[in-house]
Amino acid sequence: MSSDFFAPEIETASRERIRAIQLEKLKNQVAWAYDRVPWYKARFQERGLKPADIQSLADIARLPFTDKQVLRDTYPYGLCAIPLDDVLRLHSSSGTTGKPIVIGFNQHDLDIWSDCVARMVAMVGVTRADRVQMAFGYGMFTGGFGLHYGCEKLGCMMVPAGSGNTERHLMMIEDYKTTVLISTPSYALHMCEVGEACGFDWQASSLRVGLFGGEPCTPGLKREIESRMHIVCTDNYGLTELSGPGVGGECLHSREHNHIAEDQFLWEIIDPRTGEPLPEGSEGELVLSTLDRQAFPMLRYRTHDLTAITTEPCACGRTHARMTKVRARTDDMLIVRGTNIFPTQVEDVLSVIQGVTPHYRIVIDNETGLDRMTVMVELKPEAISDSFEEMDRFRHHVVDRLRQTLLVTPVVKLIEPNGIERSFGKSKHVEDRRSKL
Ligand code: DLL
Repeated sequence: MSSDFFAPEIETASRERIRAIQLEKLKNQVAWAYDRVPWYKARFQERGLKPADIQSLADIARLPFTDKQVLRDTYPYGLCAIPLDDVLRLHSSSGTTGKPIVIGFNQHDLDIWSDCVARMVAMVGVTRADRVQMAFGYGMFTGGFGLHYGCEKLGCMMVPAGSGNTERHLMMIEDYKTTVLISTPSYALHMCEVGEACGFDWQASSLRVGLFGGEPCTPGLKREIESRMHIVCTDNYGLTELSGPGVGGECLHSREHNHIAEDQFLWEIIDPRTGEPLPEGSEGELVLSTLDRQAFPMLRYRTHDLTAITTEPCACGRTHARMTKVRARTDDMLIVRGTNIFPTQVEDVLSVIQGVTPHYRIVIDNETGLDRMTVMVELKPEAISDSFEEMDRFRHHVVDRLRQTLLVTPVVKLIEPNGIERSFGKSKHVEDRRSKL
């Protein structure tokens, strides 16, 4: 058995065995939530349901959905299923408006979380011999602590540098000979640039793997970082409501997918408009349920993330289902003059245009009464010319490429190198200035 399996008996269990584990755990998780969380009990009762009605995995469709709104309505402890004295840690995620959403963990939940992360990190060949440099912040965001404890469980040496201070990060790579970088892909790109500007030799550096997550990483961005940092970039997926990182991650055989930790999370794909289940392989909204969480059991959580799932065997030998990379959220969608647009489409177009960096901003306004979409595109130094005509031709070329994909004609503004503000966390690509009235 290859050494990159953290929990081989679980990771390679037969599909029948996985389903049996899921059903047994689901029954317990449903009863746990019903017995301990008044919000769940009330929702079950409205439907005339008792935990004993859940007799198959398909029965989950009888349960109500949860979403960010439920967590906001019950903020902060309304969904907590254990005495607060037993909660060891809180994490939160910014809501789109108002209060954040909060999740608590007891020791059992923290142990499971670390196991899931350790398993995921091992999937891309990280071992106890690795030295892992953390560039996520250690705060309410789940990325820092979640990946920290998972890597520590695997036996890695952790360098808890935290977010920001890029020059210090570069120094640490050099001095501590770190081999793995944990960050968002956008911060990794920023590190590339800062390093290149101060003569850091990426090719000679000890770094070999990037563990990126928290935001979409397009294949173009992945290729760019891989070629500039001379590392293997891997992507992992998760969300605060389901603990954070550790829900899924890629293996080295299936770079376009993330394996889901199916013994801990039950997935469904639904039609985001109707809420109806979709068959395996269809793209739709991912809905996840925890299977063994004690503090904040989460049933049928609507992630708003769009993906498609396959249970086809993977060349790595793992039997757990794989989800395609999340490129868009149902609530990321911009409607510009009646056309649906995802920011990742802009990213895809820019990634194949020579002379532009992957940094961009989309601004949408309707000052003139009509929606207007402006895309600020950052130039590489070599694309700058003294000739106005040449720059204007280039700008028209970018407009044409965007129009072909987006089906609307954006205004394109060319921005000088480094002119687009960098982010230390998740990059903010869109500013919607339209009046909501
Ligand atoms: O971003 C948890 C995380 C931290 C995952 C670090 C991986 C690494 P939230 O802040 O609650 O949690 O944001 C969750 O971010 O619903 C997705 O829309 C998006 N997201 C997270 N990871 C990925 C990814 C963390 N690998 C939301 N690819 C999710 C695409 C991602 N989108």
